[in-house]
Amino acid sequence: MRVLALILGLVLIAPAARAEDGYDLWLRYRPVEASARPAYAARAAAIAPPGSSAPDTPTLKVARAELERGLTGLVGKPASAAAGARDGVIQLAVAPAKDLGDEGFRIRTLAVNGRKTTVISANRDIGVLYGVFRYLELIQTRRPVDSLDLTSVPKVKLRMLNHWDNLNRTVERGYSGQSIFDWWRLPGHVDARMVDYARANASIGVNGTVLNNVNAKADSLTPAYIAKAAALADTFRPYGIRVYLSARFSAPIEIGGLKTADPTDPAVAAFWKAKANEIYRAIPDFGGFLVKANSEGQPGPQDYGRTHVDGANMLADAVGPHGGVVIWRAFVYSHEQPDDRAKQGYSEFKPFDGQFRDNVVIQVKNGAIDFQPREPFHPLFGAMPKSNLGMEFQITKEYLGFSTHLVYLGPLFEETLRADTMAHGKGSTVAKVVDGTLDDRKLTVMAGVANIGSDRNWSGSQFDQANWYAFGRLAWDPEASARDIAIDWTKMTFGDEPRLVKPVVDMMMGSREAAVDYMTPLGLHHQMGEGHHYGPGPWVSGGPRADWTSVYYAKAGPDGIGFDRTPSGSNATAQYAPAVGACFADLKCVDEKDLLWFHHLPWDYRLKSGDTLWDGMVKHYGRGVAYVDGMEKTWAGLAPYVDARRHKEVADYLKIQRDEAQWWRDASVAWFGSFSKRPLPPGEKAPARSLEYYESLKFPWAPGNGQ
Ligand code: GCV
Repeated sequence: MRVLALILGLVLIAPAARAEDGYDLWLRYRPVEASARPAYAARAAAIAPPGSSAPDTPTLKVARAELERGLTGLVGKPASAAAGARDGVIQLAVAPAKDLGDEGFRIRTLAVNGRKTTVISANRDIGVLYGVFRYLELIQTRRPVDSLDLTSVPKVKLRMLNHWDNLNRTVERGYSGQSIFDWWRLPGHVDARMVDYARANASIGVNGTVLNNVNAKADSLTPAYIAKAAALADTFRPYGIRVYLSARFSAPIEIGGLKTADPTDPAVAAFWKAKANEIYRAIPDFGGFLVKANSEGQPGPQDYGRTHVDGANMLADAVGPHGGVVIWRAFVYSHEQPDDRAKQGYSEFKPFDGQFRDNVVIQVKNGAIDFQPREPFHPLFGAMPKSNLGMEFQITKEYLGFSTHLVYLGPLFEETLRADTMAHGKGSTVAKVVDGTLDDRKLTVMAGVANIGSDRNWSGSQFDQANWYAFGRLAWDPEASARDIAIDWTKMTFGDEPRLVKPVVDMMMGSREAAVDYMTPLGLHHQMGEGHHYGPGPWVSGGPRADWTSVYYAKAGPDGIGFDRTPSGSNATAQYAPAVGACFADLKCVDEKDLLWFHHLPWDYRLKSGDTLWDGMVKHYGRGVAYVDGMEKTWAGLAPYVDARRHKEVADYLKIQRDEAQWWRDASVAWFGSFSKRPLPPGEKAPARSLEYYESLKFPWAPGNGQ
């Protein structure tokens, strides 16, 4: 009796939804609510067996398995069509279609042999897999699937993750546990999680992954590690994902027994050719090399008086015969170069436009400094029409509060992609550079520095999954809307309850602006803690190089604050198309969100609001904190609609974020107030602690900082 009472009690107090830990990502496939279920079930009653139009390739096998898995979860196990289902058959088909390219798909409701059938078709099996994921997404987001006629083709050719994962499983700027790549046990053991990684990526169209950190070790290119990469490639292949490796430019010396890595030396070129041949023997569809050269201490062609063109083209010739590409990063700056760091990438690369091989892509970070909460778009976009230019976003939140701050990056990605370079007049958006349509480039790339790790929830937090998801969706279509993506993600991740979806999406959409406000408002940048970039550090100065300090970027003093990049300052504005640069340089035209990025202004400068710059800054900090406060409250009210475990995790993190936003605000106000010497605007509270206290805080064990 007592046992029965206990069981009953447990049942009664059990949360409405069962506990989840986030492992399933947006592929949860939980049952459709009873009211909507019969209609979906009727459309998805059976799956046609493999046939001549869809032979059983490994990719079609996983497509069918995913369809079955998804439908089983959402509406119940589908029958085999052969078992005599009437309407509601789903058929996969590989059939020629001029408009679908290699990876596009079509989903149509057709009459096939008199039966109402949903046909998911593509030129190649991978398109069918993408179509299956899309079809399941339609049900997960409760869109009608009754009468479908939908075509989707990716606009960007290489949609890839860049893992900054080290061979010892630490992750540079990783905040979600260890690397998911277990190099030590590979190739003998391939963790089952690798399949889920591939499924998740395929579901959002990611078709490439760079397995190792751009701060690379030559060991990745040794036979033992090539075999390990090959085991991963074999696992990812059915999901349309190619593997790439970061290549250390000095590998010919470190593992090739040569005395030099000079790209013009025939022995060096021969080393790379032989290395490429060796890799392609093990991985026939190897994607190619990603290279960080002559940047932050990494070796490169300039070590031998050679150029980026010499280095990139030499590697391109090694992988070219196999169909491989070289992705050469434009993130370069040198401490020997006194010029504004924001100008250095453009200065080094623009003169080489048109000189890179066709299979070289120059990968450019979204902004000219380094993945800040807000940066104007990088001036190289639109400036190299005769070269392949790819986008590099950072999905992991190195400068945005790590994984404990809820910051949805969709609006950041969208803002950059929609920015108008004016390279060929109005409408020359960054998205059009990235998708190649602006200058008719075919080899296009969008890369995201991954936020994936060994944590059960993959990304360190439930909401950081949305940033991985949004990256994939925007790589498929750089003109997609961040809000629409957030809606889909929320429905798939937390369910279709309207009382949950709207507040969560609203919360997400404002979260990035809030982070800008409480960290670096009005165009301030790089004010984070030294090295690890955790928390506020506007006082960071000294050290080996000025452009690793905060004071270099804020230039705060008794006279005012901000980095003058106008013609009277570093003249970085001249690197943009004339109309864009002139606007940035003009106080009447520049958007206030970029104000202190481009201008050094007195503390009493009047903002559009009528506030002085000082008052406005303080209010922005406060606004950011208030937004996080609001998120905490909103989320608390959503408890009835979210399973307890995920709800608690998010609530805990929001509390951390709330405290850290306040810390950011207080420390920044204390520091900049020591220059402005102005009172706080009415109603604004003095920082809780002294400036000395904030400056004294040290975080030697902050994550993401080690090799
Ligand atoms: C991989 C920033 C980061 C580094 C990173 C570098 C890069 O400087 O702090 O950790 O190194 O960017 O993108 O190469």
